[in-house]
Order: sequence, then structure tokens, then C-alpha cells
Amino acid sequence: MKKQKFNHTKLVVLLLMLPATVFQIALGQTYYVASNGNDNNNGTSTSTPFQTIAKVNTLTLQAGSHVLFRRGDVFRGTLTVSQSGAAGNPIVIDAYGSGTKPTLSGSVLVTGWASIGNGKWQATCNSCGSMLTGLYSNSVAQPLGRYPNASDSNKGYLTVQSHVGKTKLISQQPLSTNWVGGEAVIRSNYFIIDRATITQQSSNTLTLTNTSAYNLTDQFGYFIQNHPATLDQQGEWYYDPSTKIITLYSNPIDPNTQTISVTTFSKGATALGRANITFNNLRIIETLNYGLYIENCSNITVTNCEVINSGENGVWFSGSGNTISFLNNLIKDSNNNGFQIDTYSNFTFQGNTIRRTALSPGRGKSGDSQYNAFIAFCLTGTLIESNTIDSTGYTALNFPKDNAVVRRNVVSNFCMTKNDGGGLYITNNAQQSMGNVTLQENIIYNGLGVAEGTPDGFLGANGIYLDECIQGINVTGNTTFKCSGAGIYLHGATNVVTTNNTSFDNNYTQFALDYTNICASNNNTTTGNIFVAKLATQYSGIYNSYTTNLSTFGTFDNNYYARPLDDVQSLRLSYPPPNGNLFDPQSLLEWQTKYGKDANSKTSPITLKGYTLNSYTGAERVVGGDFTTGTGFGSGGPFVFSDFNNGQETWDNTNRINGGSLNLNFTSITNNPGASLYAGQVINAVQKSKYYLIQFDAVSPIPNRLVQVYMQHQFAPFVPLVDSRPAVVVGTTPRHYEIVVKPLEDLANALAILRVFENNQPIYIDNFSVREVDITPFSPDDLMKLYYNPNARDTTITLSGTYRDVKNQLYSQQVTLSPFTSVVLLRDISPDLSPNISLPQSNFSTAPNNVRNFVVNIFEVGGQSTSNGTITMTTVVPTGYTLAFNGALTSIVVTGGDNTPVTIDNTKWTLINNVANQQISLRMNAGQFIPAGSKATLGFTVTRTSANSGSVSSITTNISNDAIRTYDGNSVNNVYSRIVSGL
Ligand SMILES: [Ca+2]
Ligand SMILES: [Ca+2]
Ligand SMILES: [Ca+2]
Repeated sequence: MKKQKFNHTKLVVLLLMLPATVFQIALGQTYYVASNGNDNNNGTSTSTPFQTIAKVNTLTLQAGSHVLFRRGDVFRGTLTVSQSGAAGNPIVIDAYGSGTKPTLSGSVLVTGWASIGNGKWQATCNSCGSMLTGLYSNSVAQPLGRYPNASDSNKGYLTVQSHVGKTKLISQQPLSTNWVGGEAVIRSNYFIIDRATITQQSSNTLTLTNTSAYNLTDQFGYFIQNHPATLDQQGEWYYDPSTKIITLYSNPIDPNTQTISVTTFSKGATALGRANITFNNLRIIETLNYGLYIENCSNITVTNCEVINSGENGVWFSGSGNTISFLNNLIKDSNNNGFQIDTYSNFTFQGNTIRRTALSPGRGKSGDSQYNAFIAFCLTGTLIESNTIDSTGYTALNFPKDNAVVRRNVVSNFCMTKNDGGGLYITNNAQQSMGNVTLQENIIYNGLGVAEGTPDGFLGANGIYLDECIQGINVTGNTTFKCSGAGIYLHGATNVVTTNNTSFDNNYTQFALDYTNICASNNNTTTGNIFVAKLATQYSGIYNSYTTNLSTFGTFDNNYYARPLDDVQSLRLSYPPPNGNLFDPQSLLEWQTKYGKDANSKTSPITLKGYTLNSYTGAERVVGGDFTTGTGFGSGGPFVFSDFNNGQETWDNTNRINGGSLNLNFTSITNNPGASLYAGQVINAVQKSKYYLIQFDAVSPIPNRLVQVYMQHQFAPFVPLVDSRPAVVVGTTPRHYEIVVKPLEDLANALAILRVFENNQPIYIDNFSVREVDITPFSPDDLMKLYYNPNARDTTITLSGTYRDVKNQLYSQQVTLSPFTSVVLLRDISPDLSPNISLPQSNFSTAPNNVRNFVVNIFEVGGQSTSNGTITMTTVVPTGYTLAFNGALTSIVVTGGDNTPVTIDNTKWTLINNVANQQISLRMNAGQFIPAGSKATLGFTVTRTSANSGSVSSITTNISNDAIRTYDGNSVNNVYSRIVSGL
């Protein structure tokens, strides 16, 4: 036990003034409390402990006094500390003995359950008051009875068909029970769950007493609780305060065989208007309202406590005060907020864990600022550090708006009861002055949202959510991932600095800077961030304004906007017409050139193909896709339509790519946002269970032309058959493009679409092809991974496979992360070609023994099929030999082999260069590819002509380097040499 400091001056005064018995208290008396004690004891030793909280509440404690509860014991009631300690010499409430922490329980046991039939039991709770917030069977919380049950359809939500204000609810579903006296639990909107008493019912119309600030909203959900007719599932209970009778559904378990407790005491421990109090090592459970309730106190320290099963807030520092330290505590299973602190200064919240907060709709409180794990309305000097917050009904950590540091917290699984909240959240919709808040190195993931009870399933759980009129926040070094909304969402923000954060796999966007109706977004700084969209349906960034030009949003630079599976148009920029592109996906280039932002920012260093191509399984669907003739296309081939009737197609025969090609161009320039032409190719029936490969070659006289590639309905409603429209970038050098499409539905009349954006320069298309294919899709989770380190020391993670980060740094064995950092790794799985030469008999004599047939095998060893028709290779024979390639051959007998003809692929390749019959270069034909793990085999003939007798030299074959990695991502193994000897 800690010795208390002795204040001699105070002692002298006390000696003069007080009788001896009080003198001992003034020294800082230690009191012991044990469940087998006696309130008639003096309480001053472990052998003479008090027994009850009620006795402790009668003591006049002094600075330095300790009240110690025996570990392993349970004490029922509310511990009220009615005195103050002194600075540096607090009153301490703590534990003694060994074992589990002493329990302060706010509940009483209820016994004598009588069966009333149909699985229901009743018992009277004489000490219960006007409400009950918890019933526990063997310490496990049981559900308040509700209709419909959470296990029913739509997770137990009925639907508001129509309403009048907040007091009349017309149910879409018929109500056959009279629910008057019960409570309607209403999703008034995405982020509010209100409770209102049902005072009248007429058929499907409920009249409510509803004190919420929010009106009802049609098509949102509601259910009914706190009514005896709701009881039909194990554990459901109802309490009638007028009779003090509890009804419990328990079938077939006889509740008399269980320990049933119910919440009766408002608080577990409390202090009002006091100072210098420390709470250590207490376990506070099953309280009617609050586990720990402190009001208008200062210099309060709480360490190593557990607060469990609180009927409303787990811990509430109400009112105002200063110097609060809340360290290394556990708060779990709170019905409403886990931890709330109002206007206090100098507040430290460190090393705490808050779990399972407000997970039952209707058990939390109505209105705003409820269902949160942590909410602080502090004044100044707040530190929120190294906490773990998991599983929260709404916002996990609602931080204060002034002078606060929020760092190194791990926040997961939030918005599990309500939507449109955050992992870290703040709003300033009252537009007060605010600032000097830092959010640093937090790790935030699994922002969920719940679809049930909403009309459209909007989830909107954002990792870091700075909502409405936020100013002066520094967001740095945080990691957010797997949130249903944005990783970081700035909603009407000014002077917010967002630097060096990583956002990955957030379902809507990795980062958003948005407008609100109240506040514009201005003068923000967004630099050095890594925004990686895992899926093609996610955005890397969204910049929206409908009030001011996007160029006033602030400074943006050195960010990564990466969407490796579809990296071209991963941004969305919205600005009202005529100067913007409302809701259209856009490229980083558009953001850079049109608004002058992000000059040094980059997209993904590698493009990941989300599949490997195994084979073609269907016939060619494009007639005349090589555009060899100028007739026929437009009927069997593509036709053009456009937004403003200015798109046209013509035939080009100037060998832009490969002979004739399709010229897509505009007859006039409208400058309308998103103005496009669409080259539609009839491809007839498609099935949603199949994959289709759209291929073409393209070139334009100017660089950076975007072409979207997708499918849509040929006839009304003309809607796309895809969730997202992949885009490719067409430049001044002809390139081959391929996009795999999996239609959303079976359709008899589908179009393949090439969408070209308005420009005064044409785009030329050639070798246009659509075929059904067999592919093996890769799971995006295998292609892209986020690793993070939630520990205070470096952590090394072992990798299987080779990866790159967005800065193109290679990781092959492991990655080491500093504390509270993360990395997004992209699998390095480009196709990798590696050739060899098969020529068993390589000693060349003179004629007639001077001719040899050999094959070059080009193996794909990277596990990824090559793109079509792009591979080039060169085979060279030494001086004194000649080399021949016959493009008509389909088999060859390798000289010195087993005399079995080897099947070769010569017909699939075209000679593109021949230097003196010694150096032959070939290019694979359009439409041909080397599947993953497979090979191409080419047959050649080599003849010794003038090589010297006894000479030794090499035949060499070489796969050309492929900077854009469409057929080879590893040039180390691209050269193979075979020694030949002249005899
Ligand atoms: Ca029920
Ligand atoms: Ca052509
Ligand atoms: Ca290679």
C-alpha cells in the first residue's frame, strides 16, 4: 500500500481543532470493504472490514483517504464520493486482496419467477423504479422485447409509409396488435434512431409522443419495443413500472435456475462538484444509467477500471471541470455512449479500450451525439492517445474541436447500428471558431453502416469524417481502410491539412473534399497522401463543388491516386455546368490540366490485370474489325451515336495502324461537359455468367485521349451492363488494348461501346474484336494488400510473392513497418516470358550435314497470360551460318531429337525484320497470346555456310524488353544462347 505524504502544517491545525477520532481520518485513513464484512466494524483493517457501499457513503473522507474493496467480491449500490481530496493527495477508491477486480454492481437479483404460460414468466422487482435498462441472465444481457424480432426479414425493421411531422407514423405493413403504451424505435434518417411512446393507434397509424428534433422520413424503418406483446423469443423481457412486474420469455429454460439481475441503481460510482479523487481497479457493472458518473469535478484520475453493461453511458464526465486523466480502462457493452466528457480542460484519455458500444438499436438515446463509443466536447488541452475502440453503433471517436491531439488510436468496426458517421468524427455545423486539432497516426478500418431500415441502403461510414464547416485540423499519417464511405471525408472544410495519410479499399472513395449547403471548401492542403482504390468501382479521390470553382479548394500535390485494376479515370470532379463535368469520372490529368492541381502527383506505377486469359470460347462478334475495306462497316460493324449529334465515323486508309482503320471524330465542338461519341458494336446475346474480351488497337494525333470501354443495352433503356466503365489512354503511338467485361445481366441485344470524348482530333481504331473468353479472375485481395503496424515497435511482415508499393519500390521477402504506419502492396504479377532453344545436335559439319532444325520455346513463367499480339522476339545465328523461318509451318522435326514432329506456332507469328538471313525478328499476330504458364514454340532452320572448322559460337534468342509490361515484366530471363560448333 502506498504511503501518503504527511502535511505537518495541516496536522498542527487539526490537532488543535479536532477530536482524536477525526484526527485519524485526516491522516488519510484506509478503509476496507468486503462482502463478508460488517458495517458495525471500524473498517480500518482487513480483519474488520465494512460490508456495504451504503456504509462507505456515510464516511467523511479526507485527502489521502483510501477506500479499498476486496477483490473477487460483489457490492451492490451506488458509490458516492462526497468529499474532495487535495492537490497531490487525492481520495483514492481502490481494491485490495487478490483475484478479479471488486465489482460495484448497479443491479439487484430477481427471484421467484412464476410461469404464466406460453413460455413467459413473471417476477416482481420491488426495488425497480420507473424504468429498466438491462436484464441479465448469468451476467449476459438479454434483449428488450421487440416486434418484429431482429432475426426477422429486414433485420426486424418495418417501414414508415407516410408520416405527419414527428408524431404520426403510418406503417407500410399492417399492424394487427394494439401497441399503445409501447415505444416506436424510428430510424428518422441515416444517422438518427429515435424512441417515441405510442399513445394512440388506429389500424396502421400510430400517434407518438416524440421529443426528437427530427421528423420521421418516409421509407425509413421502425420497430416496436417495450410492450408485453413483443415477447416471443428467448430472453425477451418487458417491465411494467406501474406494477413493478417483469415479464420474461424463457422457453424451455426455467429462469429460477439462472441468476437473473436487473438494473436498479442509476450509477456505479459518482462524484458531484468535488476534486482530487482517484478510482483504481474497480469493475462497475449493470447500472441503470451510468457506470461512472462525474459531474462538475476536477483533478479526477481513473485507471485500470472496467465499466461493463451500462444502461446508458458507460462513463460520463458531465458539466465542466479540468484535469481529468482516464488511463488504461475498459468500457464495454454500453447501451448508449461508451465514454462522454463535456466541457472539461486538460483531459488525457490514454490506453483505454472501448468495445461493443450501442449495438442494439432502440437501446441508445434519441437524437444527435448518441450511440458513440467516445464523445468529447472539451475546451482545451485534450490528448486522446493509444486507445482501442472496436464495435460501435455509430461514430467511434467524436473528438473535440479545439486544441486536441488524437494519435495512435486503433478504431475498427463502427456504424454498426446507424449510418453516415465516422471512425474519427467532428462537425461544426454551428460554425463556431475552432482549430489546432491534430489527428495523427491513427489506424481506422471497417466502417460498416447498416442497410436495414433505410430506403436505399446508403451506408456512408467514413474513416475520418470532418463534417460541416470544419477548420484548422491537421490530418497526418493516418491509415484508413475498408470503410463503406470515404477513407477521409472533408465536408465543407477550410484550412484542413491532410498529409501523408494512406487510404485503401474504402468503398466509395479514398478521399473526398466536398461542399455543403452551409460552407464551401477553401484553402485546404492535401499533400503526400497515398489513395489506393482496390476495386474499379471505387474512386481514388472525389472533389465536388456546386458553389465555387474547384480551383479554390486549396493546394494539392505529391499524392498518389491509384486504382491499379483500372487506373485511368479514378477521380470524380464535379462542378456545375457549363464549366464542369457533373458526376463524370475523370483522370488525374484532367484535374491537373483543368484546375492546376496535383502537378507532381501520380497514378499507380503498375496496372494490374485482374484475370488470366485461358482461352477463347466463342466466335468473333465483330464483322470486318480489321477495316480492310471501306465498305460494310457501319452495317455489320460499329455505328456511331453521340450526345450532341456531332460524332461521326469514317474509313481511313492511310495505314494509321494496320492498313484501313475506323476514324472516330467530331464534326463540331460543343464544349459541353462530358460530350462524347459512342462507337456501338452489335454483339447480340451476352450472359452474366460469361466473360467477354473487347480488344482493339488505337492511335490519335494527340496524346492522352481517353476511351471508355464497356457494354450497354442496344435498345431502351440503353443502360450500361456494367457498374463501372473502364477507360484506356490512347496516345500517338498505336497500342493494343483489351478489356474484360462481365455483364450485369443476361441480355439478348448487347452493344460493345467505345466512348470517345469530344475533341477536334480523331481517334483511329483497328483490329476491333469482341469474343467470349474463359478467364480465371484474380481476387483483388490477392492482388493488393494493406499491411499496418498497430504496435509501438517496428514490425516485420513476411511476404509470399513479390510486391510493389505505389512508389514502385519492390518488396520480395518481407516488409518492415514503423509503429502506426502502413503500406499498400501491389502484387507484381506481370507475365514473364523466358525462351530456350532446343537443338540437341549442334555440331555442324559441311554439306549435306550442315542443316539443322531447331525450336525456340517461349515459356510464360509469371503466372499471367500475355496481352494479345504484342510479343516481339529476335533470333540470331553467328557469322558463317544462315537462319530461315517458314511462317507456313505447323510442325517440325528437331534435328537430333526423337524424330517426332514438334507442333509449332509459326503461323501465329509474322516476320517483321530479317537482317542478312542471320537475324530474324518476329511479332505475334493480333489475337494471339501465350496463356499463363503455357508456351509458344517457333521452328527455325539454321545452315552452316562459311563458319570455320573448329569454330565455337552461339545461336541467341531474345524476347524484347517490354516497358509497358503487357507481355513481360522481368527482362532478366529474356535471353538464351545455345553453343554451336563448326566441325
Ligand atoms: Ca419479439
Ligand atoms: Ca486494318
Ligand atoms: Ca522475361
